Amino acid sequence: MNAIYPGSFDPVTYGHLDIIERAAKKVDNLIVAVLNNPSKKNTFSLEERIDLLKEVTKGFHNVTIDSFSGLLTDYAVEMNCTTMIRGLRAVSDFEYEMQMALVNKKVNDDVETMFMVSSSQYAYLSSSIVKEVAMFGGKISCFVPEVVELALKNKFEGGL
Ligand code: COD
Repeated sequence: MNAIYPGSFDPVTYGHLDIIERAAKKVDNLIVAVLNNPSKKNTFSLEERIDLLKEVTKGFHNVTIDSFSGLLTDYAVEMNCTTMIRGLRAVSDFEYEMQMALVNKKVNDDVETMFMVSSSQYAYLSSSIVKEVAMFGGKISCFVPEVVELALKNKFEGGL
């Protein structure tokens, strides 16, 4: 079975990486698909998000990094892969994830979303919280791999 792990990955954190590592053990091929949405204000450009993901997943032989724009369900058809992986951290994720999974299924009945529960040590972690800590010069090495830490430091150099 092949699967798609879609997201913003702005930037990739140890929480994402944990899902990638665990999902990759359960599927033949995992496509990590980064949303290209120019109307959304991301901290990192699409290219930067892809480069960081490629760097931190280079040890995984069955993981590829790709991007998509428009509807996820259209991308699923294009890739001939209708299994989606999503991560669940806390109850607060559930409503949004449930809505997304149901909308995607309504648009394309073949699309199935499989949820993976966050590892407890990453259950609090999100790209936004890491960016906030980085922005104020806090320590982020326990949240993101070194290459992402450096990218964040460069991005927020000089503070606010
Ligand atoms: N532990 C476990 N899981 C985690 C962690 C963590 N610490 N951090 C993040 N995750 C999970 C998230 O719960 C999510 O499942 C996934 O990793 C990606 O997270 P993000 O925040 O990088 O990405 P999102 O949630 O912003 O991605 C949303 C999409 C881009 C997938 C979505 O907006 C989309 O498909 N857009 C395309 C348009 C579309 O088709 N819309 C209709 C469907 S709503």
